[in-house]
Amino acid sequence: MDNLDDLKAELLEAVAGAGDAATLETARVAALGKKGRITAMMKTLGGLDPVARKATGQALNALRDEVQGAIDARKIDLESADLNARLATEKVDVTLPARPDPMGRLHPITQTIEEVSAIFGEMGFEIAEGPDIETDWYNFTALNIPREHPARQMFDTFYMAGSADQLEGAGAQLPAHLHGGIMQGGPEREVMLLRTHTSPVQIRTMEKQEPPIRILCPGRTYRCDSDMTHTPMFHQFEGLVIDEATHMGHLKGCLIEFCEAYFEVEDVPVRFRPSHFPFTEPSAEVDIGCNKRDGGLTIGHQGDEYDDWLEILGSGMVHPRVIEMCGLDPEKYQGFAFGMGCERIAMLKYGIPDLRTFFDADTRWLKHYGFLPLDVPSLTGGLGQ
Ligand code: 2NL
Repeated sequence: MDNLDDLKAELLEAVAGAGDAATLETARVAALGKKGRITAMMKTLGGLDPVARKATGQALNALRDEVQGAIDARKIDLESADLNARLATEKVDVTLPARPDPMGRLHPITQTIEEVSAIFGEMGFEIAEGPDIETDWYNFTALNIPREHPARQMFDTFYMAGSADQLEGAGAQLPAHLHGGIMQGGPEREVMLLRTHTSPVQIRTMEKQEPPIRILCPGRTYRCDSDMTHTPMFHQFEGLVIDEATHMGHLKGCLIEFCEAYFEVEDVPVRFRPSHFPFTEPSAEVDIGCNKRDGGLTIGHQGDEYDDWLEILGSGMVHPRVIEMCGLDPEKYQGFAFGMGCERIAMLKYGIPDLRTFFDADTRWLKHYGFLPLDVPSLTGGLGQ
């Protein structure tokens, strides 16, 4: 038995001292391989008397298991050391400036944000931005979206972890897949979510700025929805004008001007179709005339003809209760607001057929649909090719 202890110490030392996978394998073969030390001793068991055979056999099995265990553990140590060494040398510094790549392109979303900003900038709008993570108050309550409104159901809003519990704790009924029903209450000022539109930016502006207000709010928005025509994150523009005598005529003029400038067609047929949003009254969706003959899509009329309507944006006169909830006097101030999907208007203008390709990070797609960074869109220099 003494020499088994010596052997064990010797073999374990060889395993512990192995500095790489090859040396460890050599140590394994020397101990447990076909001609290994332990294997050789196993072979001598047959010549022992039954009592000695049992005791020595058990001791050898234990030794074999212990050495195998040490080998396995050492192997994991070596592998993770290896990985750490690789991670240390193969570091990528994502903060480095991009190489001056002549093939670099602006994403169509960036281009569209710049084009739309140029158009409204020319009309005297300022760009306003705000946080992607919002409170229930700014995203819903201040917009006159009543608690029983479908937009509030959890299925299309991403709530922050814990916020759903808060709603439930306050006696809220959660939607079917979470607990049934529609949200019935909650501490709106504390519940956190990912904004489902950029309207909270406008609410925040009205709270802190006296009219006249003329802002355009581009940005990321989030909805718990994912299929052919919906992605969980998408981009929106919303616009807001508040002053003492703003009326529906201003809304119409502003949005017709936008459609003509953005699609670069004169006298585009524009239709204001009555609609409903909780935050505007009256509300109208804006359609433009287009031609879908021959399976194609041409915005505006070809000659005198257009055969279909395309929905471009939603709009309306800001609901007096929204103005009031922002701390402004609805008797004194009124205005209009509008909202549109950035991907949607980019797809229409640039003939991009599939929404999901916007987020594939495919350089071939970007090369095809992207824009040269020095072609800055402007109304005088042209908006886009
Ligand atoms: C759509 C419709 C719209 C608004 C957004 C708005 C914002 C404030 C007050 C009132 Cl703070 N309204 N935004 C108004 C009408 C329509 O968006 O179809 N968006 C993609």
